[in-house]
Amino acid sequence: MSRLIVVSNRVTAPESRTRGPAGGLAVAGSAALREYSGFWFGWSGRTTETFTGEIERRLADDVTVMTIDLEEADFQEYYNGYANAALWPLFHYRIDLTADDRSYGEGYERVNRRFAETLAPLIQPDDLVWIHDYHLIPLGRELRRQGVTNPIGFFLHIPWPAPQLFTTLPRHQQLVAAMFDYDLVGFQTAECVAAFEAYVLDEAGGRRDGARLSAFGRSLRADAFPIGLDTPDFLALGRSPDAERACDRMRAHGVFRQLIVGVDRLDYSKGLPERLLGFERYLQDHPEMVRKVLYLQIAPSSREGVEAYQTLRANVLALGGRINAAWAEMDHAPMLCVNRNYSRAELAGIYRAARIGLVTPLRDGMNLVAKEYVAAQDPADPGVLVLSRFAGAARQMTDALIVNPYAPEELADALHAALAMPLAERVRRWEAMMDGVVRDDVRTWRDRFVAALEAASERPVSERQTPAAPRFAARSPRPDAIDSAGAYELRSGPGSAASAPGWRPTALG
Ligand code: GDG
Repeated sequence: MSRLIVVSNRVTAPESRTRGPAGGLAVAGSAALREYSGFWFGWSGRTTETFTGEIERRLADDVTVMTIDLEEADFQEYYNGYANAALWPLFHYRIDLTADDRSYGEGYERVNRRFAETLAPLIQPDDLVWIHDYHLIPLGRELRRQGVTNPIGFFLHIPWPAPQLFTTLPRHQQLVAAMFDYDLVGFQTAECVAAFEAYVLDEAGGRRDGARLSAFGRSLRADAFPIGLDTPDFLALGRSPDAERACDRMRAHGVFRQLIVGVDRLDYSKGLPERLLGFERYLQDHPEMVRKVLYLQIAPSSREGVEAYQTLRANVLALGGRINAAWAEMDHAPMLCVNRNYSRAELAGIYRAARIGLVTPLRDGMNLVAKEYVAAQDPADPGVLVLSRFAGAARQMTDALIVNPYAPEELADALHAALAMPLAERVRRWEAMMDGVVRDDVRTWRDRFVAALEAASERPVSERQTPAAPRFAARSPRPDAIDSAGAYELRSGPGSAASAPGWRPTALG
């Protein structure tokens, strides 16, 4: 069996799964590698004054983890900059928050090159390479430049935006051109695949050949691979003493009250201010319920180095304060907003105690909290999931109460309907969703992706190594020449790619 090499920005070792930093990829990464030989490569989370390229290797819970440190400028330009101040907001439809700066793009290119230079010598001929998420989009191209001809797949955990938004990114075409060095590109939903395909066909002058998309003189396979939970692991966590204790504690605190819970990294994509406005609206519409509900919002801080996150934190805390100021009494507050991290076992217990799981992102690749909430429920008395239509999870979890998070009245009505829902209906909806959570778990996701990567790369090696002349539609703005290592070289002149609108022949940055 081939080794699997998983590459992501951050590597969270399995031993810290229970109380690790909050984040979906951290949860999925180690689950993807258990049962496979291979290793997980990425950033250690530490910075140094200058880049050393030294690899720290350790074995954690049978997963070999290899990490490198980044230099401080890399962290600012690549991580806080291009990845989290440009790509993250844009891919979550927040062009108003998208900040691009030449140094960010340069840092992004530099770190991807450094990852490739350090990783390439570790790759053996039979290995499959699986790269994760928006931090590392050009890594496949950089590995090809290092001479790596192995199958390389890429999975995007966040949404792929509609072309109308994506084209607002300076040098957007260069980013997509780099993706054509992958054999397989995976997205969370069919909607994201369609948005990517629309871009390739309409903006890059590419075409569909059966199951493959061709552009930039190359072809790849693009498909949807909805991520799931490590369901057995999460169910076991839910039976742990820590989970039991957290559940009892919540129930005791909410005695005679119905609990509503939200668990989200403090991120503007998660729709926290909009959710609080929905809860406020619910209290206004149903003042008789003020003493009968308790809304607990767990919101650990995230990416505090990025300004938009500091602003969001202040907004959320102010709104929470406003709601309690209006509705609390000396012995009662309708909501609690907790800006800290809990262990995953505690989260499982908290989910179980809650009658409603409130998951209302404005835009989300998948959203694992929705699945965790369902997995944690008591089958005899399950709670109700209220889920945003803009979470990838809404495509699968159609038995949730699906809402538009921008409409406070819809949130308020859904809360009302969920609290009034009879047991039989709660059980029916929960069973349907739980079937999906069990069936489409993280192993199904991993195995489907790996099988598709193996299949996608079953083509003549020559196609990867010495690309044929690009097969483009005439109006295609495209690179004029592609060198044998996969680097795009541009020649300007009338009618050439470099003179096409929207195409800037500069390095990313
Ligand atoms: C990205 C995509 C996609 C939250 N608070 C705590 C905590 N968490 C855990 C949750 C969950 C994870 O973090 C969050 O996962 P999500 O999927 O909800 O969101 P992102 O972090 O934005 O993840 C997303 C995901 O990648 C996977 O592909 O679904 O769309 O944006 O597991 O439980 N964990 C702990 N303490 C907390 O306080 N330990």
